[in-house]
Amino acid sequence: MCRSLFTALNAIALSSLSLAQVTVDGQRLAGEGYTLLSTQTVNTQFGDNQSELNAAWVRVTSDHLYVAIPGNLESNFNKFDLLIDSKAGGFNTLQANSGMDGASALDGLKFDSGFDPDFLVVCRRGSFRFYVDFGELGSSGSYDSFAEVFGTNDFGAVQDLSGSVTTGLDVAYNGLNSGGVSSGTGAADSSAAQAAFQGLEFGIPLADLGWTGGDIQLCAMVVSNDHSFLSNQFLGGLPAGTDNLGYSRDLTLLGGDQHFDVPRVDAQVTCSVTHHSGGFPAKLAAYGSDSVSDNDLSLVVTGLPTTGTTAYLFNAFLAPGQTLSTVSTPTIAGVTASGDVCIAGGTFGRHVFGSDIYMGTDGTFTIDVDLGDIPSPRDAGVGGNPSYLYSTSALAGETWYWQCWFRDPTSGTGHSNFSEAISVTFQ
Ligand SMILES: [Ca+2]
Ligand SMILES: [Ca+2]
Ligand SMILES: [Ca+2]
Repeated sequence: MCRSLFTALNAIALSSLSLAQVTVDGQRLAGEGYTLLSTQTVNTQFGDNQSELNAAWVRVTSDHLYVAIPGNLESNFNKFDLLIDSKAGGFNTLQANSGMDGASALDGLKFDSGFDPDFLVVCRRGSFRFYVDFGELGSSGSYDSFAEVFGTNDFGAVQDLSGSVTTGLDVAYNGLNSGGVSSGTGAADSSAAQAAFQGLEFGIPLADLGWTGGDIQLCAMVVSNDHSFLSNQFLGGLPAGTDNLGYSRDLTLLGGDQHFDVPRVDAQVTCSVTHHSGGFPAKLAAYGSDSVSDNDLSLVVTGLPTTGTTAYLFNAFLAPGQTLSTVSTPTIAGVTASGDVCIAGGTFGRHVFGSDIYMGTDGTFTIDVDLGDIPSPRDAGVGGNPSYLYSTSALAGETWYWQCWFRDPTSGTGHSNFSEAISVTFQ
């Protein structure tokens, strides 16, 4: 009785907490959980407040890549291109589908090493019209074209565009930016670029990007209406002093990287991870923010068996004096597991509530952790807390550990294994 009352009260208290949510409306607003990942370095030669890319703000949630790029897109059908490297393979030297809004005029564009984009979003704007294309790169890549997505307006927002490639693309453009960078080729005012908040905003389903939990890298640029002539507005930015790139096609000749990473916020814990019956290991990564006050942490498990399995995510916390340790191939219910527990030594908590349990064939699941309600026994009976307390808050300065345990029925009845192990140190 006491416990259920406490649980009910706790649920009420927690439901009043709202996790940051993105609204794809063409504005990068505080409270949307965005992280600044790239700031413009050079003023625009395509027109101040006409064609400028001030900064890139990104958020990865359990199912979407959100990107906000405050700036402007001129209503002369100049193209805004967002290139996305979200999976293995891709095109370090660009090869676009010739049907995708003339993007093949960019073919031969060589990116900096390490950037091999797989997908392209193209936006263009004319008077009272706004068009979006989304597709996979390559001469035979497929793509979707969405015409006049804001009706007879060239500003607006649209959700869940779907076609043959995307299952639910969100796009918005707010053209009211009058701040940010100035005209010319001089060094951009970085604080002005970071203060700009109106412009392009996208919500892209991770499932549409072939993403399996690895790193994501992005490049944004503005080019001419036939995709042939390149401006000097790139993110990652070009060196100060750079004029429009024009018809040049080799970004390796220019300083800095004209792409940027969407970083994970975790560190890998040393752990010998074995292949399960599917022939590959299970992976674990954390995205979002390591700031407690942001309360924005997504834990993504990928590479699980797809044969129908059950998986649980465990957290661990080490009290002062405790040391991280490994338990090799533990025996669970009489069956020896194939992998190691690499986050032993402290208190375990199990994310077991509702949809937190994975029972499926997708090979992946995500848990959005509420940092004010981490399932953990560490506070039970401490400082007047009830002995059954199974919830705690992460505090700045603390390091938490996570690892996934999963069943691997193809290996035999009762067999199981473990994913990679990670830690997140909170700020
Ligand atoms: Ca927004
Ligand atoms: Ca790639
Ligand atoms: Ca400006």
